[in-house]
Amino acid sequence: LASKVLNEDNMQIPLKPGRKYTVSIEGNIGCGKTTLLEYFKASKVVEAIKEPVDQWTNVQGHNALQLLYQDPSRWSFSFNIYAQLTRVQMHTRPHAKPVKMLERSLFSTRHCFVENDYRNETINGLEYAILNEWFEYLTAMPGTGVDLIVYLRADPKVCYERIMKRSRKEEAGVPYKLIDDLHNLHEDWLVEQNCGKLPAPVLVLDANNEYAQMTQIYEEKRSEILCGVS
Ligand code: DGT
Repeated sequence: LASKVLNEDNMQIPLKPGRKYTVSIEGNIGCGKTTLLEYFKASKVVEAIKEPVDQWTNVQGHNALQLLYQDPSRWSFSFNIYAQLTRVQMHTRPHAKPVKMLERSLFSTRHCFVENDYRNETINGLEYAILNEWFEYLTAMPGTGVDLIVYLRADPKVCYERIMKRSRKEEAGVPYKLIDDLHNLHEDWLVEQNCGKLPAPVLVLDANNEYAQMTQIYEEKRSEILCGVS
């Protein structure tokens, strides 16, 4: 019998010796995804692939992230379609180590950001349809699946405080409403499971804590986060 890892939702990931795993780290802006990736980067079994914010702030000389926040109705479609491209690049990068850890995925672009933009009318019906057709096409391709989703679940107020504290210049004008809306969309997608079948089991971690406590949680959950690879 293959050994199993049970996560908090009591879902199971089959363990096979030598198998390679892809783990997607999800959660609101400011929930601590980068910190988790930095923490596990030190492990020799983990390849951590951070979200390419640098790439988004310099698309052949254009700061797409800044434009997105300056004028969302004009730039959300461009930003999301570019984010989708950079996410496919992350998903399809060949495994260099047994566990490939991704900061977000094609799935969060679709279920959180694109959904939010459509509900707020910063993308229109045609743009939404185009992004969704791309999403369906790309996620049906080999190499874009994930084996586990780690959801860093934090109170939107905590996320907002962290965003203000780190003061990334592009995010200076991020309204609290965006963080609250994105929180609800993550909850809808990963906890309520209202967006259809999830691509993988979800491990929910309480991300409201400060760094020292978070690293303790990472250690306690290490085996589950790494799909049993050690
Ligand atoms: P962390 O480490 O948990 O604090 O996470 P961040 O804030 O470094 O990373 P993330 O993914 O929450 O967001 C980086 C910025 O890019 C943030 O202003 C939101 C934006 N963003 C990320 N992914 C997407 C996307 O797929 N679509 C749109 N419209 N914006 C996105």
